[in-house]
Amino acid sequence: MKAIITILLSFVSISPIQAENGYELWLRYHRLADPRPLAQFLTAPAVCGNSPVIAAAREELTKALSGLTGHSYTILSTPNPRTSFIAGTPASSRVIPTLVSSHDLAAIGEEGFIITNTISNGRTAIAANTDIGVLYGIFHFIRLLQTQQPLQRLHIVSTPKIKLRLLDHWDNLDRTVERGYAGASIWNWHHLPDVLDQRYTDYARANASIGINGAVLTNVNADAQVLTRPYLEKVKALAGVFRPYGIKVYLTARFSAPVEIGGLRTADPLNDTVQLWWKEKAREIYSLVPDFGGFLVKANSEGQPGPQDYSRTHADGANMLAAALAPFRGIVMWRAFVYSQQSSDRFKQAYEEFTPLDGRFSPHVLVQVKNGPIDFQPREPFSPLFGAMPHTPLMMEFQLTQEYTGQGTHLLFEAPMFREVLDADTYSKGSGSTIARTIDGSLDQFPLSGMAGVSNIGSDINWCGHPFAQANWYALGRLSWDHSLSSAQIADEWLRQTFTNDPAFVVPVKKIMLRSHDLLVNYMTPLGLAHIMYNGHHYGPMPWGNSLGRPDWNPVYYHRADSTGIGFNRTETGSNALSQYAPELQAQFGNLDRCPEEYLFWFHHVPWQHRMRSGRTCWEELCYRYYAATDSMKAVVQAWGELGKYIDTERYHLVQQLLNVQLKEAIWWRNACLLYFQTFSRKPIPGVYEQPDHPLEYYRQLRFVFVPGQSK
Ligand code: GCV
Repeated sequence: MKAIITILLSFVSISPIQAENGYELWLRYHRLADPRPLAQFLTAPAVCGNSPVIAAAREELTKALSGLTGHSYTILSTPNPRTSFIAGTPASSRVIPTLVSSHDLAAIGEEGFIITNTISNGRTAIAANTDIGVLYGIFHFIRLLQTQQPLQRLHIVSTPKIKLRLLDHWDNLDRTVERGYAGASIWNWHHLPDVLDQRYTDYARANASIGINGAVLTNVNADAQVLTRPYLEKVKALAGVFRPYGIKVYLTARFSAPVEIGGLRTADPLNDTVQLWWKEKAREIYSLVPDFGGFLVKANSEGQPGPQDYSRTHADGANMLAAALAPFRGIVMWRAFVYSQQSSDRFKQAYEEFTPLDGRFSPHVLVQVKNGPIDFQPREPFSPLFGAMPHTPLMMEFQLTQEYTGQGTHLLFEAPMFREVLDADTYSKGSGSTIARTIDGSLDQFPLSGMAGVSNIGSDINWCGHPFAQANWYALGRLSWDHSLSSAQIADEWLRQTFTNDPAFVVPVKKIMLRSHDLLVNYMTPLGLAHIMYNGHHYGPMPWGNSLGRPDWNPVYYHRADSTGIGFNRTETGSNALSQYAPELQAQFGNLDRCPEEYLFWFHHVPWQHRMRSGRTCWEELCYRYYAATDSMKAVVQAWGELGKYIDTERYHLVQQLLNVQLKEAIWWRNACLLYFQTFSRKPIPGVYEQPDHPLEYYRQLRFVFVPGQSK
């Protein structure tokens, strides 16, 4: 009997049937298949120093080593003669300078780290100039263990390419999350500051493990209440949890706060009393949170108040706030997401408003620009602001939460989408002036640089709703640390840490992830279509939408389909938005035959009969793209169907169900869009394709009222 129980128990412990809820994220320290080779690298491990950051590092390493090897480890605070692993700074340990080169130490700055065992054979050192560098190094070392990388002859010298690596939460004080698809906000304002949920620590651990060093806690559609004393006490409590992990807190500043909570009559940035109010507010914040990061501001955009309400400029507004924060070394991130009613083309507006202000922002201001000129569409050409403001540090805003890209149910790995933008050449200083080099400050020699991702985190047990959405949080962190990482490397790391090292799982799933962006673009908005989703909640297709007061809130504004063709003419003969790009790009994008087909309808009104590179007509190509994508989606569902034996049942089944929803929705997109565009092309959907199972009218009358994440 005992033998049977033992057999059963051992079966249970190795069986992938065990449920997992995804809470551990990529910090999943389950026993490796064969941890024995690690032992020699981990004898009497020591992490030197005694700060809260080092305590966090020690705790993490204990957890990781014990989990991954199945043995319990105690991490020493000073090395002994048997020690084969030591982490610290020259200040915390005299051994460190003997194990790493001074040249490497000089190169890594304040946050970087070195992992090496090439200098002292037999001893692995993690060295940094600061404790936070040590913590980053330890997380990197843990990643090497989790992903089973060789540990012999290690020599890694790593330093972040970008200074501010942030998550922007669009979380409201009532715990709703604008464009959030993973449950309520993780910030439980009602319980704070007295209740410190373990999630806050785990959030900080996850961020530190990928190099994220700041969190904007509140929605850019801001509530001034967060700047009142009771809320600042809550912010202080969160900052206290995050500090040992190197994460600063930032808040969104509502421009009208001096009026709304300060009792002033005006929020005019050039008014002395207003300036004084912000200075005092800054002093109050820093008295509670001495390392407060600064403000993120959405002003004069989508109804938010701003300096233009007083006939002042964005620079006037940003500089006023920067002056209040500067004595404490805080910064202002001023968003360039603006589109007033005036311009002939929404595409052009941010550029029109911001380029005249180039060089007029204080050195403590970064202008935060969304990756594309419109609004986080499945694929956009890069925003022409990048490369057009050489005297102003621009930071990148990506959107992790999938507002326009399948919301809570579609598997989309965003790294390829981010890479596409980072690798794009603006030609601002000749060929090779990539966006990566623009935002890391190296092209124009800016000391400040930043990359932010609009968070996809909520209080769902697995943090992000869709198990694969975690990969986008991961990708943002890894790319903001090192924007030269390939999407494949990021996917590989994430899969191994999050699921398994088994290549039978990693290889096919990596393929699915790497293709997911192209696939989603092609079943939603192929060939440069954009913004053809439902009004308001943005869930599902509504290319016929034409009921809103502002033309540029309506899908028909973007696709411009008519009996002659489809697409928005942004060449010289149209809105000429193309003129905002460098001449090299104008020549390429402006020429119907040279324009990358991915961007075709962004720049051209293309005749239905136009011959595409495939030899198909424009209409046939549109049909082909939609059908090829839904076919590929079927193949994804099938491929996932084979993988059940490699991972736990709970996550496996959740993904399987979500993939089926994604397939259903991909077909919905395809049918609704093709039937609608057919009313203009007046051509049949080629007979080789399975025909839509409902008429257009069916799709037009679908209504969804309670979609999550709607703005208020
Ligand atoms: C936070 C889009 C979204 C809004 C969002 C806005 C922004 O318009 O739909 O929900 O508001 O972008 O980025 O400010």
